Formats: sequence, structure tokens, C-alpha cells
Amino acid sequence: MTKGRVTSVHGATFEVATDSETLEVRPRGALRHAKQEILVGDFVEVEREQIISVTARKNRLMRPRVANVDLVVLLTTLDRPALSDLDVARRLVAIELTGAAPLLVLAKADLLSDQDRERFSATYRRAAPLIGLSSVTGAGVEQIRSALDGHVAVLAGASGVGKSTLFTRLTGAAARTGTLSGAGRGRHTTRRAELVALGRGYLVDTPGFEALDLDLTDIRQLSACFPEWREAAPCRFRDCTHRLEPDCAVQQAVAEGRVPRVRYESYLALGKEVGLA
Ligand SMILES: Nc1nc2c(ncn2[C@@H]2O[C@H](COP(=O)(O)OP(=O)(O)O)[C@@H](O)[C@H]2O)c(=O)[nH]1
Ligand SMILES: [Mg+2]
Ligand SMILES: [Zn+2]
Repeated sequence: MTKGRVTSVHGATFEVATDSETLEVRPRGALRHAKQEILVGDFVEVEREQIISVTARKNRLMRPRVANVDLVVLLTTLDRPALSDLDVARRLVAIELTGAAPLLVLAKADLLSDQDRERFSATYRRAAPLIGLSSVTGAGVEQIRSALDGHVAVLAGASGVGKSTLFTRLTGAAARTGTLSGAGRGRHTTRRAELVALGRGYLVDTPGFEALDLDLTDIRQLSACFPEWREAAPCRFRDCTHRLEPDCAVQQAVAEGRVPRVRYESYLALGKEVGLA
């Protein structure tokens, strides 16, 4: 019996990378009959060219459908396209909810002044680890490469921020552009994501979170997605929602400028957006 990781799926055939080789295998009949879903990223056990079991996942993304994602690299720009703090906050929350770690990348740094970069960093450096990137000059590319090493990572971010360009710089391969529609391939052709080997890890060839639904039922779930709040001293109430409660350390930190007001406003706006009271 060998263990490996599913890196791509073609029809009923799964490519599984083990420590020493890549296998082309099919699920054993019992797995097929149990309608056991096997995703790219899944760890599986293989015996006699058949997948005999799927290891429990630590997480899964819905878009693209990938299991066991360690890191989501969120690209954002200040300009072209213009920064939306609310969009960045929404995407950071979506990443947090998957259980993957976020890496925030300020892309197209070649278009920015030092002042621009410092302003962005002042707002976001406590939200997630932050790297500046220019795919034009190459600045930050190797730093991103080392941050990804050994992990399964997905690139995410709004259209036009430079995901495909970064993917190509990192892997040397052309990135996929998302879901195909029409144009010769038949309608509703959905590509399956694949894992592309990168150092000792993998980069998913399809960007993440094209559609964003925050699946939240409680304001405290949202609150837990803002690491900045954890850094502020404890509030008077343990279940403080950091809105109108007295002696709220978060509101106080915002008032004193220790926590960026922009991030607090994004928190309030997202709470309203998903209808959390
Ligand atoms: N100035 C500048 N332009 C970039 C950079 N990275 C990508 N672009 C350009 O931004 C546009 C969108 O890039 P693309 O990789 O397709 O973005 P995606 O939609 O996120 O995949 C293209 O015209 C790229 O040439 C960068 O670092 N600096
Ligand atoms: Mg693209
Ligand atoms: Zn509070």
C-alpha cells in the first residue's frame, strides 16, 4: 500500500503523486459505489493501482473544488483595479472560514509610491502576513515562492490584480482563466482544478473564490475572522461583539488609532451585509 496526493482528475482516472512517482489510478469499486467523492488535494491510499481509501480532509474549497488547502494568497492592488477595503475584508474573512492561512500580497507595486505602500501596510499588516509584489520588476516573487514552499496554495483576488501573471512567473506555466463557457467546448464546461508542482509544494492552477458567499450565522463568527481584534486587550464582556458594548477594547483601540478604522468599518459593513444582528 502506498500513500499519495491527488494532483489531477481526468474522467475516472486520478493522478496521484507519491514520494517517489506519479501514479494513474482509479477508485476501487467499493469507493465508487459508496459515491465517495475524491477531490484534487485529497490524500489517498493506493493498492494495486486502485485508490482504496481517502484520508479525512482538513478543509475544502468549493471554488475551485480542492481539498487540504494550506494557504490562500490574496492579491490586491491600490490602483488598476482600485482598492476596495470592503472587498479585501470580505475575501480575508472567506479565507479565514476555510481554515487555510492567508497571505496578503500588495500587487503591481511598480505602480506605487513608497507612501502608498506604507499606507497600505499600516492598514493591513496586522490582518495577515503581507508581501509587496511586482511581476514587472520581479520584486517579491522569490519571497512569495518561499512562503509557498511545502504548501498547497491557491491564488485569489479580484479580476485584473495579476493572479495569472504571478502564476506564470512562479510556475513557468500558463494559468487557467477560470470556468469555460460556450466557445467550442460545449456549454457549462467546468474545468477541474489541478495541482501544479512548485518547490516542495503545489500551486492550484485555478484562482480561488470567484464567487463569494460568506457563510456566517453569528456576528461572533465574523468577529473571530479579524485577527486585529484578538490583539486588542480583552473587552469587559467575553462575548463582546465590539459594537455598542461598554468597555470594549476594540472600539477603544479604534478610537486611539491602534487598530485601523478602515478595518473596523469593514467589519461593521460585512456584519450588515450578511444580516447579522
Ligand atoms: N504594472 C503591472 N502590471 C501588472 C502586474 N502584474 C500583472 N499586470 C498586468 O495586469 C493585467 C491583469 O493581469 P492578470 O495576471 O491577467 O490578472 P488576473 O485577472 O488577476 O489573472 C495584465 O495586463 C497584466 O499585464 C504588475 O506587477 N505590474
Ligand atoms: Mg487571470
Ligand atoms: Zn469588544
